[in-house]
Amino acid sequence: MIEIQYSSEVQAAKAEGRAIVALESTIITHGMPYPQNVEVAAQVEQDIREAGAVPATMAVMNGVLHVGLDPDQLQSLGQAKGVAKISRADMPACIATGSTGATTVAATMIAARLAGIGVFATGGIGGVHKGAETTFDISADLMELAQTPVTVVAAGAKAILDLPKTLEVLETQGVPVIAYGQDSFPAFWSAQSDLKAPLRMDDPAQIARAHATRQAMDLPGGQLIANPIPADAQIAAEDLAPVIAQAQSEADAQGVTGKDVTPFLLRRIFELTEGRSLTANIALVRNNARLAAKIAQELNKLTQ
Ligand code: PSU
Ligand code: MN
Repeated sequence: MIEIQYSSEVQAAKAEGRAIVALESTIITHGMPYPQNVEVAAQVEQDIREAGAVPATMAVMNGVLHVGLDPDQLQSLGQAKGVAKISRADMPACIATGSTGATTVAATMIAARLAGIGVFATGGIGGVHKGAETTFDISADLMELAQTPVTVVAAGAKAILDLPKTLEVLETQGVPVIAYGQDSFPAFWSAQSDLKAPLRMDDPAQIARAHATRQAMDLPGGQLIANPIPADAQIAAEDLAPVIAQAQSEADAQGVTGKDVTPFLLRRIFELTEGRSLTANIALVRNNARLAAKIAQELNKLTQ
């Protein structure tokens, strides 16, 4: 086994059998600018505590997998320049070479499984990019959901992605996509989309039971819980469409490829909306953290 460094808070929660919610760190290093990234990360952790669970932010620091970061570690990760973005492919290399990296959704799911954590909250997952029919740009997050037993709470996927294709790949991979409290698949900045979600649940206990049932059936993989952004924090799709198109055409013109695509688009959308995209992003991540804390507590009741 590899070395895992638990924060004292997570260590105590494990010993007491309390519910724990995993959090990613790429959203901190590559998803939001400093200092809001650190403020939001701390706020989201606090939301999870207030909802009755314990937060475990994941990162690899100097080759050690951290499950839970203390405030100093969060601060230094949030300020650091040039931190690697690590997904499934990069994570073992990062650990083996003693490097520092922030975990994507895929890598956070792997870390959660290693730490025995079943529920994870984030903003949006990676998916199938627009133009994937020529670029083949499909996030490793989707294949991770098919093989690692973690329930991921996200606000759907961003309109920087091709949402119908993202849903098709999730279906092919056998990943349950469950909209929370509504029929349509939420589209990150908008609570509703014109896509019907494959499944719907209205109750955290049901979601926990579905997770436990998957495990009892020995099916690998997790679940995607698509939790709509709170109505008062939405940004109209028609306001964002031209911004996304501009960001995408700049990425194409500058030849941005591979793991740089998503951070490039997120940064340009933040700049082009003069921070409006960030305000919405914060509201939805906090909302996801609160739902994940409820699901984690329900799952705990089933497994204790
Ligand atoms: N989508 C967002 N915000 C994010 C990300 C995606 O709305 O911060 C981050 C997550 O860490 C996700 C990663 O796992 O980007 C996906 O990157 P890629 O498309 O390169 O797989
Ligand atoms: Mn990609």
